[in-house]
Amino acid sequence: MTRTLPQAEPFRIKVVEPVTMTTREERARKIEATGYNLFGLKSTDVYIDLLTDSGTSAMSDNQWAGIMLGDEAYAGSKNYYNLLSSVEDVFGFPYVVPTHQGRAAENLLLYTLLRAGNFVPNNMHFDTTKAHVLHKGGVPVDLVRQEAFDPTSPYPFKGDMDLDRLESFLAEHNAKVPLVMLTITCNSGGGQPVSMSNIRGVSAIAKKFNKPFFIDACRFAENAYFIKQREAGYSEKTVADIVREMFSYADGCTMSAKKDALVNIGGFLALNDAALYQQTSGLAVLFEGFPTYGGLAGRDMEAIARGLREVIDEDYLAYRVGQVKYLGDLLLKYGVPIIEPVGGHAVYLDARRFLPHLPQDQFPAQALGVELYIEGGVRGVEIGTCLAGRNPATNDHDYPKLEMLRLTIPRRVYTDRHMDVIAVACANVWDRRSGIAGLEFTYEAPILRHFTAKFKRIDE
Ligand code: P70
Repeated sequence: MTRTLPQAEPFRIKVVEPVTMTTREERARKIEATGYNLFGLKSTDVYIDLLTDSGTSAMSDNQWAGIMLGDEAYAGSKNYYNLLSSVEDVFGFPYVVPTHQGRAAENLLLYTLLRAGNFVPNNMHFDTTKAHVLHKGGVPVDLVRQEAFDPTSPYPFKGDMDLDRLESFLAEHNAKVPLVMLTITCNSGGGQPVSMSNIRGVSAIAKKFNKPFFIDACRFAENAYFIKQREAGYSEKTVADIVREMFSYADGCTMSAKKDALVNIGGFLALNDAALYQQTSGLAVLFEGFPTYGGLAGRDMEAIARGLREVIDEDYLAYRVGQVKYLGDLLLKYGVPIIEPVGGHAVYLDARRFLPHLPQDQFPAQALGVELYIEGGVRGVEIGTCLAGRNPATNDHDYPKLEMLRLTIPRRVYTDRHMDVIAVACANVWDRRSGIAGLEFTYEAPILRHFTAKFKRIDE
């Protein structure tokens, strides 16, 4: 009998960063001292840090070698031209404005196109895009398919835009819509992918109403890999070809290179249109820096240029998406409720089903995050009521339909043994779930309250 070999990491490790082990008592004390806010912890007090996949990737030897080739010229650095050719090869866009990170690209685009009172349709806005739309007096409109809100629906592309709703929204508000956006994968909905047919459909509707169509491309490679795995007609195509097709339907993209460009800082706006490039690169001088560096050092642009080519490697993507699924499958085995199917960059615990005795105004996902930290030194992030903030009209919490604790897996950083630890820690919390108390605010900032909020336990 010939056994099938298991698939291991497609890399070996040549630099390591020691992590700190703490005791349960120490962790209970430390989290209490932050006011039960995971953002208040020092990273050295965390054993496995799943706060974000943004800026937390391990770079390759090839990227580190590129760092040494950084040409720190103020204007026209060679690394800018390398970035330009990577973006053109990978995405197909000829114009690139580098920015210090993703939200800066959103700022340049929305500052240029959006006027007060305008609407921006998107499948689901993530918090920075939503904040930039609101900041410019616009209204973010989420038009994702309904399946996105059903945690156990097995629909394979829960990030898809509801095309009927998009079409009727544009018909009704045509004059007030300056662009259409699509976030791939859909972070607020569980890291769920968008299908190629949906990208094509959104593009066709945007064209019909003569609107530019922009993709928030942070996790484009993970999205392309899901298309290859799940969408009819794509299993034989290369991820590189799938990516080119995805972006051929768009007028440009905003990119946080801190995710699928496998770097620790950086972003860009990529475009087809020369006039829009002139406007946005002109603004970049004000907000970011000269348009051939945009707030980045030459070495940062070089690492992005190399990361974009690396991330579409299919052995890497099989490992990456496979590791997240490995954790999801372990959690399902322990009976822990999660958003299914598992997304590309994170496993999202479903706090409503985990802690059904806690009403949403007692921040169940936040309470769960606190317990998981105490249990195993694992730091997740609340994607729930605290993050959602208040509704300006009612001043009540803007209750989200999904109440989640996101366990975000950094790229190429943790091993499957770390996934085992995370799963056992979650299972232990699951076993003692009925004894977990809710939280209430002792301090709440007026904007972006999740970063600085302080809580106390309701039983205290
Ligand atoms: C995350 C981070 C950033 C992001 C994104 C999408 C779909 C744009 C951006 C902005 C943010 C975060 C959240 C909680 C804790 C820490 C960090 N997402 N579009 O982890 O990009 O950060 O480069 O300005 O997901 O999901 P940038």
